[in-house]
Amino acid sequence: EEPAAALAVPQAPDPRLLLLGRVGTVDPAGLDDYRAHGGYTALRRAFALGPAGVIREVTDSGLLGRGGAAFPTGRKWQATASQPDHPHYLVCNADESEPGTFKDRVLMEGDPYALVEAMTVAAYATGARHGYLYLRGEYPRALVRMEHAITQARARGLLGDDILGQGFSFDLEIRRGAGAYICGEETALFNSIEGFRGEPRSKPPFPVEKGLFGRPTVANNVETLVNVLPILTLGAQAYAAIGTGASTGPKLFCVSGSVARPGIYELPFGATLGELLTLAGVRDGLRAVLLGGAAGGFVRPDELDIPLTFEGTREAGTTLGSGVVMAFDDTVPLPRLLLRIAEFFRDESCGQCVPCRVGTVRQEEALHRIAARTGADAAADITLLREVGRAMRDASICGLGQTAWNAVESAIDRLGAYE
Ligand code: L3W
Ligand code: SF4
Repeated sequence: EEPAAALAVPQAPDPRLLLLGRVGTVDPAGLDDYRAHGGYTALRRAFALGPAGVIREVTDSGLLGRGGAAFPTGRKWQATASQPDHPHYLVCNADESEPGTFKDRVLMEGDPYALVEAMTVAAYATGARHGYLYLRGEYPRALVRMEHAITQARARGLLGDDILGQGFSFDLEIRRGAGAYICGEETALFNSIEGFRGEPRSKPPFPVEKGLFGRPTVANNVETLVNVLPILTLGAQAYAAIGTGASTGPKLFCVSGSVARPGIYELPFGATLGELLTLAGVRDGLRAVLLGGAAGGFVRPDELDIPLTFEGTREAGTTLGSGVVMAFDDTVPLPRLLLRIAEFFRDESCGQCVPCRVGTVRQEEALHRIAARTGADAAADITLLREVGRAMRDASICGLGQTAWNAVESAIDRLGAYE
């Protein structure tokens, strides 16, 4: 694909959209166009604030990680910046593999320079001179556009030595994933970059202390990093006024399934699930909504007043995850859907630890028996599922095994899937 292919810009960005404003309105191959649309004002502000000032702004903004775990970004940056041993590394996790998640793809394809700029800001703040963009292997267009943006930025003195004449040097390279979901787990991702098998490491130590190549490392999701641009251009206070007190700023939601208008929606935190689904055109006969992807949980159609915030979904006994909202109407056979989710986890388990390696197989087997109803006792299999699920949640090394039972459990408890 030609990076510049027919991507001219028909309309002006919508100022209400802090993350998606330029997507579809800026030429993703044009650095000058990016600058004409406000690009590189955040980096200039960062240089004016200095590294500590940038971290203060990010901390005061209340920004929480958008990859699913909602860890405070300012704390992560501060912890890395304060490590005495160097080099420090920056890793952008663009391995977007959670089923139903496609927000980072849209950002990288539609506004690639924003990610280059945001990574430069993050590196400046945390003392990294080298960054890696770990990109999902199945995103060829994002690869072309990010490669082009990096090359252009380098050619124009926005990457490399002495960026904007400020004496700061930073460069970044792309590493591609090869289709393994587990390589989105940050420490498996480090192993993958280092040339080892994509298996998670035990935490602690956390990456801020010992990450890539055993060095202090900041690992952030694409959307998290892109949020840093409006934080710097608007200021932390104005940014923190968006959303709710505990979940500040805008959020991208990936809506798919039984809706008329699937796609990415940018809304301030605090909108309800029902409001989002109304925008997306929810169809009649809604049976269930999966929040947070395969690692998340189902909610019922009578729970659409759940606020889309980290705290609101937690209080409702579910999770926002990375912003997946999959709607299912009553034409979707739930047992088949649950089997598909279980199959996914069994397939993607890296096999390193027993609870997950064995548990994901046992879970799938039990769901098969229940779905087939070949004389097997569903109640006994549900009891078994609960035991296996508890073991996976309590004893797995990483998030994959710890969350592999979430969706099935919620389908049993909230949807009455097998009643
Ligand atoms: C310093 C501490 N750093 C934690 C850091 C840690 C990591 C981040 C979150 O993701 C989520 C799950 C699913 N000092 C620290 C610290 N950190 N304590 O904070 O850490 P953690 O361990 O809570 O979560 P995690 O393993 O990074 C688990 C979601 O990820 N998930 C899948 C997501 C998929 C996508 C996608 O496709 N785009 O995001 C699967 O489980 O929601 O909540 O950086 O180092 N004391
Ligand atoms: Fe691997 Fe699963 Fe253990 Fe994670 S929980 S380390 S994916 S076996």
